[in-house]
Amino acid sequence: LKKTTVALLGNPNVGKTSIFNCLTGSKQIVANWPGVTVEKRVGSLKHGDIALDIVDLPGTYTLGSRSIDEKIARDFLIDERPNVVVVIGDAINLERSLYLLLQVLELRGDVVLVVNAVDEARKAGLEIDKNELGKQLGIPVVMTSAATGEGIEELKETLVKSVRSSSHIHYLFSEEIEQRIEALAGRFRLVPALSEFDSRWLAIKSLEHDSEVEKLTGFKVEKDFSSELAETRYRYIKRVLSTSVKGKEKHGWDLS
Ligand code: GDP
Ligand code: K
Ligand code: MG
Repeated sequence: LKKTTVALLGNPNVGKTSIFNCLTGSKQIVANWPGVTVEKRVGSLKHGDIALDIVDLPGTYTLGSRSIDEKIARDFLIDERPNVVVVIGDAINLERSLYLLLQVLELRGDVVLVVNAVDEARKAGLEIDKNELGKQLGIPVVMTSAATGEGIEELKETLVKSVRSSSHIHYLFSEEIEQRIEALAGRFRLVPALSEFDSRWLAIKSLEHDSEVEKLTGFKVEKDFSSELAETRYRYIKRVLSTSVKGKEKHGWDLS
């Protein structure tokens, strides 16, 4: 019987381990990831008739393969295929958190966004419209404070609901990029050795000259589209934030 696994992902210092502790209490094991001295925390959450394994992944800003922490997080998502991925964002630094979120949405569905540290956001005068965020991103959003416990029950309910009903929303790039992605993905779909990977994701990573994916596919795209892809992500994030967060002017968020 395969366990139902929930992975916690997020930038460093956003409160992943704090949320992990809120969810699992004392039911947790701390070890190292294989071959490296990066801490691995696994715990369990029982809620109603459902038992979930919760994994606290190392902090990361992207799903690239450059640093050990990025690689651990990315390999876990690809190799272990957790049932749900929770992207934990910092309410004060949502822009950076959403950048990671979009990269997860490029890879898979069944993603929940947690906007943590809402206590700090409130103090800073930020007003985050949870419903608007959820509507624009097309995924469940839960606002939490690991410091006060606010939103933790709602997060548990949301996780249980998410493992019961799977959703596969893909976030889309510009038409030109989408055409390139579709052409590459079609090509990768024909390769039996790549069948266990998401062809769309392989295509996106190829456009970014991701060296691991290039090794895997044995194929290199002529031009590196990394900056175009990053620009498209940021443009999308700015649009989302411009309607869902008020009070950002004071925090130097550039919404031009
Ligand atoms: P991680 O690096 O993502 O695992 O972050 P941690 O869980 O270690 O938290 C980083 C710091 O932020 C710690 O000092 C926490 O006590 C603090 N912190 C985490 N969540 C919250 C929150 O919701 N509100 C406030 N005010 N502080 C928080
Ligand atoms: K913090
Ligand atoms: Mg941590």
